Amino acid sequence: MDIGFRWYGEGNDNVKLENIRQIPGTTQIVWALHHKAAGEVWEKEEIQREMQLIESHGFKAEVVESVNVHEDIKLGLPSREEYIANYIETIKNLGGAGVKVICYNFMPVFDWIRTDLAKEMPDGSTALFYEKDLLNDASPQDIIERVLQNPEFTMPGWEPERLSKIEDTIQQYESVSEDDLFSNLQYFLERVIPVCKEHDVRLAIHPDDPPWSVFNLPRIVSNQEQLQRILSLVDEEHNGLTLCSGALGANKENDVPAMIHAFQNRIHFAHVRNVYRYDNGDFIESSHREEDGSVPITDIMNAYYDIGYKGCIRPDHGRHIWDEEGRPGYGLYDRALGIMYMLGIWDQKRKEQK
Ligand SMILES: [Mn+2]
Repeated sequence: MDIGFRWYGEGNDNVKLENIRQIPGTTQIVWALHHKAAGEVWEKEEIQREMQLIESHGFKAEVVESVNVHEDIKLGLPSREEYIANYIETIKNLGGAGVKVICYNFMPVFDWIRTDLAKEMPDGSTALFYEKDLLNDASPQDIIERVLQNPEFTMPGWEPERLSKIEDTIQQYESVSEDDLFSNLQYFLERVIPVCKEHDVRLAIHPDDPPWSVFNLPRIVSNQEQLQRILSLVDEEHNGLTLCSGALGANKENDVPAMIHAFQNRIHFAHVRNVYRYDNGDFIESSHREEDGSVPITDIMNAYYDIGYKGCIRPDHGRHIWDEEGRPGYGLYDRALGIMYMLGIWDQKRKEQK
């Protein structure tokens, strides 16, 4: 098992690689070329430059999050052919440079949704918050304004170019059912997975966040049954999952430890995060500690240990604590605390098994 840490690149992240190196046990930097729009080819030279920078700080750079899937692929438009060809080119370039896992998602329009990126907790820390009623009453435009009110940092999945035509895009999905979305995902996977096998790159789909429909858009990556169906679309090891305990954990029906045991070697990348679920359907991203939220983090780490998980695990998000500023959810301090909590469980387990 490798502990990873998501990093947004030089000049695009206030956390330094030098600081990440001081977090015990952290060996992978989870990276991306964040200036790339969905559908663009990632060129060999720019991939190499980024990986060399990461590796020169003593890290591995084998996990990429994310290579975004162009909306036309999700919509199943004829123009998807060009974007799938570009995706294949990117897989080849990343595989050739030594990347082993590519995380992606298949959420229509919105990558993830919260209503407040800095909700204050009783202890003065702030965290990402989802207020159910507010979302039900808001328009997509209202939500975009809320999420993008901190212009200092780009937010992954909220790139201005994909949001500029948001009303049109949402309208395009009116005729797309869940089954259509599954078919469009299958069409994509049938074309890219053979390339992944050839270049030994594992594709790892991230669950919907939150794991239910928003703005009546179809969602197909929200529970164990849907994840199983996705793995069956192309039943090859290279077609796998990013199991995110925080995204899935917002729905109390989702049993993440059971999913770890069910999916085993089809899990190529793990996000560990806790959320506290309120009775009214709201949720907030709490610390990693099990008691602080509603997700059984100790059971999750034990399950990864028990299946002999060899992939990368990263703390997904953290709260903002100790006056740290920066990209919401992606500060240094609380994610480092999360790593120490995860490693504590892991090391105890390892000692018991000896
Ligand atoms: Mn996640």
